[in-house]
Amino acid sequence: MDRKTVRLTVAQALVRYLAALKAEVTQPDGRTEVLPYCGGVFSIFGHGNVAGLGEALQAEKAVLPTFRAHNEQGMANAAIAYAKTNFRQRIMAVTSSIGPGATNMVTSAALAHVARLPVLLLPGDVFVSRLPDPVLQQVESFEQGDLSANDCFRPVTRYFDRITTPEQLLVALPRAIQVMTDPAQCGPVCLALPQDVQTFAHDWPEDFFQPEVIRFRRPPAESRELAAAAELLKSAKKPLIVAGGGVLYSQAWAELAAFAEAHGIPVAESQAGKGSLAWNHPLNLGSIGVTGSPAANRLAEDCDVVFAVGTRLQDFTTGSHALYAHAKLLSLNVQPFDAGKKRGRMLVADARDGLSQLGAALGDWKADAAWTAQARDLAAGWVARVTELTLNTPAAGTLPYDAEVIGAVRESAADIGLDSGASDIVVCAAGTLPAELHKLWRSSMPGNYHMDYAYSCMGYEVAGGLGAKMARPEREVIVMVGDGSYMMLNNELATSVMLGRKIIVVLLDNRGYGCIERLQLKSGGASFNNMLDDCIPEGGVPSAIDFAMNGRSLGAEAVHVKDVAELRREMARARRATRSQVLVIDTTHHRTTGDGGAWWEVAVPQVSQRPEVEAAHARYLDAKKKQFN
Ligand SMILES: Cc1ncc(C[n+]2csc(CCOP(=O)(O)OP(=O)(O)O)c2C)c(N)n1
Ligand SMILES: [Mg+2]
Repeated sequence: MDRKTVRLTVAQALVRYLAALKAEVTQPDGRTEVLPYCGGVFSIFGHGNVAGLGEALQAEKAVLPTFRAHNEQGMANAAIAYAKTNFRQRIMAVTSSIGPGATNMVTSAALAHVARLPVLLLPGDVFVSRLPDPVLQQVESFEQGDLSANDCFRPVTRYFDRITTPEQLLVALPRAIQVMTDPAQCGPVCLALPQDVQTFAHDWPEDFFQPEVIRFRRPPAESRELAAAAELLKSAKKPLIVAGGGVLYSQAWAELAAFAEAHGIPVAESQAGKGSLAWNHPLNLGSIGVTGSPAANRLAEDCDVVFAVGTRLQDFTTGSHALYAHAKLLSLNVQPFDAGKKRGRMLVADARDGLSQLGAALGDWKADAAWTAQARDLAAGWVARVTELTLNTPAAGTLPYDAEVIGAVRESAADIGLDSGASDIVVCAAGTLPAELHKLWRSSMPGNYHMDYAYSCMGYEVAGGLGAKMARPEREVIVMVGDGSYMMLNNELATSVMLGRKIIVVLLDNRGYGCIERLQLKSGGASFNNMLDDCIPEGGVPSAIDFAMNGRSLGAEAVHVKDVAELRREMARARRATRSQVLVIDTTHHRTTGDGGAWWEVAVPQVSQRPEVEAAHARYLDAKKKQFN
């Protein structure tokens, strides 16, 4: 029997397939609905994609929207944030020309790779015919004829292919989708598209364009691993749960709460896992690790078994493996690579179903009542302390620090009668703020703490805010960003204005790379090359960036406020506005929240002419004694 075919170019077939893909998406309230899997395509055209992919996208724009941004890294970051906000159930594709457009996306690919987030990268590539070689922007290898700039994507994607002949798309494209929708493998994929191949016509089987609805897999635990996991937990008297991003991506928050309550186990949250439990849940100890709360870190030091759920156990989460390395470790993770870390006991399963299975296996076993009671006390104490820290008014004449800014941002919701900002999504990535927000931000709903602290990529914030807003237009998206990160990449602010996707950017200007300056001093170094005023050479001019003017020049409404009280008023106004906002406030880098925290391994020179470095090195060796091998 003849299969029906349709004659299309490679680019047209790719776009038609993407437009046809649907996924069964579970919303945070538990409803499921079938929605387009690909929310759209971010695109900056060049000769490498305008004629091929550009033509195909234009034809399908009613079904698969195309969005123009200003920088390939920015638009890829927005696409990644879109997927994160959708708990990895929906993606965006990103296409660039060959060469610089493509390599601009390599940083974003690495971000998505580290953070286990899906994004479909479609860079143009050099001619397979090789006839025009070297085409404009072609990287020429003297030895390897098949090497192009796109090979940079190989180490930072979970799947890479170069489409050199039309039929290949029939295999490579479904495979790319499979990788992105698999909970264990999930990450960025790259299909490099040589510009001539994009334009080649082929007779495609029509059924290729009727793909099955994507349903996300939830692998259950094996009975042997389950029994061993239950045995280990039952041996505990003082267990502690460390909740990671996997709890959120598996939408396991109700099961986590039920598990913690049933067995009396307190919960601490990693950066990616913050929001797994509501901030005021009586067993939520708050953030753990280097940016951890005193409640969580105190119990981390005392616990006998750590039950890690859906976490990569990165150095900030483990206090560089010195905070709770004494405890036995049980790791529930859908990815065996993570479940097997630190010689812990593995429980390979989906977080939601694994928690239910393990809960059933534990029966009515409970942690020591005194341990649970202590956890509740510490959690309540920390909630009160957060109020105190964030509602503090800085003394007259002194600059505020991040905690006070966080308080003003939060309280401004209540000022205009909103639910204390319960649905606000905060977006952040690097600098001082990740530590302050991890400790002090109040997450009422899963997903309203949107932090890239996996790649901690400066410049993610504004673009990430745009992506989050595209995923959740009904929520208030508040980007909190330092002056350094803002300067690194802010141009998608203009895209947010153009697309009518309002974001509020709260910019904390402490005139430089404050967190790195403090790290430098802590490592015994001298102030050097971090704060702007320390970086003016002979004959140079002090930096005087007008951030509000910068925001306005990109089309946003912007104001430079004089203090936290004015910030709170301006935030209330900004919440009512429809256009993107930039609120700039001067802050100090000298103050941070001293409560909590843990050691973080940063290597200190073994020899130096500076006595401060030698002293820091001695402290470093001392701290390393607590680190387990
Ligand atoms: C792309 C990138 N480059 C460099 C770094 C290293 N880094 C981390 S935070 C930081 C300074 C951030 O400055 P700012 O945004 O002003 O925040 P602050 O620490 O001053 O609050 C630097 C340079 C990074 N995380 N990402
Ligand atoms: Mg700064």
